[in-house]
Amino acid sequence: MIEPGRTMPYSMQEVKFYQTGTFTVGNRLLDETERAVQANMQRTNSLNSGHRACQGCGEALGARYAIDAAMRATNNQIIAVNATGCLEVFSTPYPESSWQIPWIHSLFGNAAAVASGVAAALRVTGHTNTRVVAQGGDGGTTDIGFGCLSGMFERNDDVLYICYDNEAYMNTGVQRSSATPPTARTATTMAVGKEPGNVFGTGKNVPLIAMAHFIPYVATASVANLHDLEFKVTKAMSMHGARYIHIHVPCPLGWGSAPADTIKLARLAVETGLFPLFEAEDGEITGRTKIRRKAPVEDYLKLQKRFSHLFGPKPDDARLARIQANADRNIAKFGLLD
Ligand SMILES: Cc1ncc(C[n+]2csc(CCOP(=O)(O)OP(=O)(O)O)c2C)c(N)n1
Ligand code: SF4
Repeated sequence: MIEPGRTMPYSMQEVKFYQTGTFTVGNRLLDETERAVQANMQRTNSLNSGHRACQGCGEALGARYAIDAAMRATNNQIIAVNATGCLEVFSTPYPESSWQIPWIHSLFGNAAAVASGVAAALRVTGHTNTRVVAQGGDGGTTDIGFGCLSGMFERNDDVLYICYDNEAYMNTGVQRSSATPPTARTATTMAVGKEPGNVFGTGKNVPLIAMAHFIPYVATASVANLHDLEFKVTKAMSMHGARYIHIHVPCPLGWGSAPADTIKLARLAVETGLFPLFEAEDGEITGRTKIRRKAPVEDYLKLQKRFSHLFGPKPDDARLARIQANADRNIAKFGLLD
């Protein structure tokens, strides 16, 4: 019997095609050869269930997709080195671990150096089919691990380094990093005063700095576009030498956002121009993902408590205009709109 207001009996479930028409994963409408790694039942589940990441954690999602793609690209021949940070802490409360791959916890600041050492050991012992991936948060990458990372780039060591950028030191309670955007409030930026939050004119763009080392491959990626993320990891693993992928991963706890908004926020970061998606080879930009529908930065900022001081009865129009100008500058610089 069909209940009033329903189109089907309870025993049947209405078919819902989530994300149809996009390039996101899970799209079973695509030809099998075009499907994402995660859409394949043979995926390795490299970062398995049971870990302790917060609900809606973009970093957990990004790592799972990235490492499964790297595994598939290398016939499951991967050793991963992980800097201290949320990804390491939530996945590996000793003696347990959610990782289903050979995985080493380095120090907070030396993941790139440890990965270089692992790659050298594999080379001298003749294990040339085993590949190395290093990974860390933006603090471990853009701040404390930056010297080791630059050395790895400069020597062109055979390592793919993945930075999961949640725009602060989340594991230790949301301290500012050099990837924290202007005006965002953290535990170590001004809490009160005329202009609370992070200041303008600081920070660094590590993908561009990586390009300045003329390494074989640099890319930015986002959990908003998981198929693109997998494509870039797969491409990186088809190359040798130093490679760098910088993945934007919303953090509900540190950003003060709803766990259900993680993908929406990641997409808005891309669609506003605040997080441009591009690829570069040997120091030259070779590809960019165009913005489909440009969104104003307010749409992105309003969903996050770390920016709430910009709104309210007296919006901070001057600083909002500066953030919009930053987004527009990215759009022009990377050619993100037709
Ligand atoms: C030398 C050193 N300093 C400080 C710490 C404490 N610490 C551990 S994780 C962490 C923050 C990690 O931040 P990030 O790299 O951005 O990764 P996230 O947790 O945000 O993913 C800090 C400060 C440490 N382990 N070692
Ligand atoms: S604090 Fe942020 S990065 Fe860390 S587990 Fe929670 S959501 Fe993920």
